[in-house]
Amino acid sequence: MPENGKKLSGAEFVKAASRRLRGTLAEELASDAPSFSKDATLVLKFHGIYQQHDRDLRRAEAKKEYSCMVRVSVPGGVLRPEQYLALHRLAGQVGDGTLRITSRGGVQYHYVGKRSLRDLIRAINAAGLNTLAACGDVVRNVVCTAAPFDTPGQKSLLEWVRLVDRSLKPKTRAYAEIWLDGERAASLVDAAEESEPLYGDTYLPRKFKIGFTCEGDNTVDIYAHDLGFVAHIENGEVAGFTFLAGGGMGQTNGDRNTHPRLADPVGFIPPERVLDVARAVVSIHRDFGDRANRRHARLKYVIEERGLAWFREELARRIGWQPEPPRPLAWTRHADWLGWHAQDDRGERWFFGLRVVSGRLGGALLETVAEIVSELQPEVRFTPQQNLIFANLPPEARPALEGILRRRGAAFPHELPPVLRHSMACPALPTCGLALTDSERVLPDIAADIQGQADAAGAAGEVIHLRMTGCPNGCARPYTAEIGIVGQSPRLYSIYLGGSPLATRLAVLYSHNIPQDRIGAVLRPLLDAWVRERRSGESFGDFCHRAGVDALRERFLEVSA
Ligand code: SRM
Ligand code: SF4
Repeated sequence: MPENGKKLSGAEFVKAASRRLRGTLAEELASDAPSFSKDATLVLKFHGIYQQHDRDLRRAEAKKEYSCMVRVSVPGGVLRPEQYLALHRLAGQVGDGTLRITSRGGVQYHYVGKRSLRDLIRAINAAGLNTLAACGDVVRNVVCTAAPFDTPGQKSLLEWVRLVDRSLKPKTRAYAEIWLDGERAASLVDAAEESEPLYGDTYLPRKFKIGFTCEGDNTVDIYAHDLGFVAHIENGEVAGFTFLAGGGMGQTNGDRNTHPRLADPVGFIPPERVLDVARAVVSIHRDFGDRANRRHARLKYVIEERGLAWFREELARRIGWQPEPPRPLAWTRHADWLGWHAQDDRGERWFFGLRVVSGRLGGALLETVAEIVSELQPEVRFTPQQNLIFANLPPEARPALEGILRRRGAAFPHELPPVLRHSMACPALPTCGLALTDSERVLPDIAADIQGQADAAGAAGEVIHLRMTGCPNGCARPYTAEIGIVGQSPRLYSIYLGGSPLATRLAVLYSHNIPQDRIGAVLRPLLDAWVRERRSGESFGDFCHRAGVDALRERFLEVSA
């Protein structure tokens, strides 16, 4: 099967031979081998499981200690209290005892032993959740703004999220056969549906990400998605969606064909057309995505190389009608939804956003959240900033929630230094097999370093958005942040600057190979210049953009590096 004369990537053959994602998983699960074979690990991803090894241990003892990361899909990030508590209990039974909220509002277990996988996945399914398509070359967990406002428009967004999420899941029964009970699975899925009408035998060339939000609220980073839907609310209801396509963050060192890209606004559609459009856009990725070079296999490259006009035409041909031109998008909020917010005008229901640094819920914080959820039974929402919201609380619950936080010593969002409050980091070492250096583990130090420099520059209390990753793949979306720190090799980082606080602009590379302990010092002259030269209310990212990252580099890099 040549791809434009190029050799297909090995993954294409494994998918094709997997018999709709079965591969050798059942046999390998039954065997005593400590790990899965190479082909099985690829198939496993479609089931939401990554085989990993502890990279600290490997360095220290020159051997690989295998375990798995299990990712749970949480469409829109929303959980009922009993679902959250089920996930919490499982964290005490498998893995390293933590729950890791992801940058797409999902949740991960790390260090799960091969023998625990089946029980874990059964228990996750018993809680009404699943791991199918949380990873792999398919549509991933669908993201939504986490703000749980009670307007009909905002509430109905979740219905679209769930519809799209459910409709675009693979139809294979393999998941249920392997992890649950084959007979029950057969009764759940019509056999005829196993034909995978959307995905076919080889699924997509690569992952595909969909996000939803309301106009004004870009907390989901809509421009970073393969496909984004922005709801226009009129008279409290969703009047329609502007949809965008072709965003993505990933880039690979040494491959000039890869780079982060913001999605382009494509058209405006009535709400009932969302699923048609989503299916058609995914099918364009399926048919035109690069199946030879996986690093170049995202929809963003198809759109960039064939052009937006071509994409619009191809889409119209597939759906059989022409969407209206996109509506202008105005972004106003960069609230992180932390602290207390009224859900309605009457103040009858409230939500509280809790800061979870790098999304890692462990130790005392994990227990604090469990106590709040058990006592007050809130809806729980994971946010795309890796935080957690307790929603649907009556006003009487406010003192009780605050009491639990105080008694257990958990930080209120307003008590946190702003850089730490507005930061994100990917897991990186020791679990991520692609990490070039640390991210989550060093984030608190780096945030404190930058905060110290900002304070000394006279910018104490100012919001600065910092995002950090352990390699250029961009899992914490560093390229849309005001400061993006991207790992390149052990303890050496690239610094990107000039993204907007509204995440509507790409940051630009400022400098390469900055040692971890020099990051704050390198930023200091820029922070000084910002405080000295900023326009009224201008954010650090907007200042860097206006001044020009290249010009700032000429002025300051020699001095600070
Ligand atoms: Fe990611 C691969 C973690 C969101 C771009 N990502 C990985 C893997 C699975 C490493 C691997 O392939 O072996 C990481 C597992 C690390 C670990 O130990 O847990 C990993 N990605 C994550 C999470 C957990 C980061 C986080 O801080 O929360 C996020 C899980 C989200 C979820 O629930 O599904 C996560 N990854 C993202 C995002 C952000 C987003 O989607 O909003 C991106 C950038 C957007 C995009 O897709 O372009 C992202 N991850 C990547 C890439 C680069 C893809 C590319 O186009 O080149 C890789 C590399 C790959 O797939 O081979 C990757
Ligand atoms: Fe791993 Fe790189 Fe993603 Fe971080 S950005 S989790 S290091 S793949």
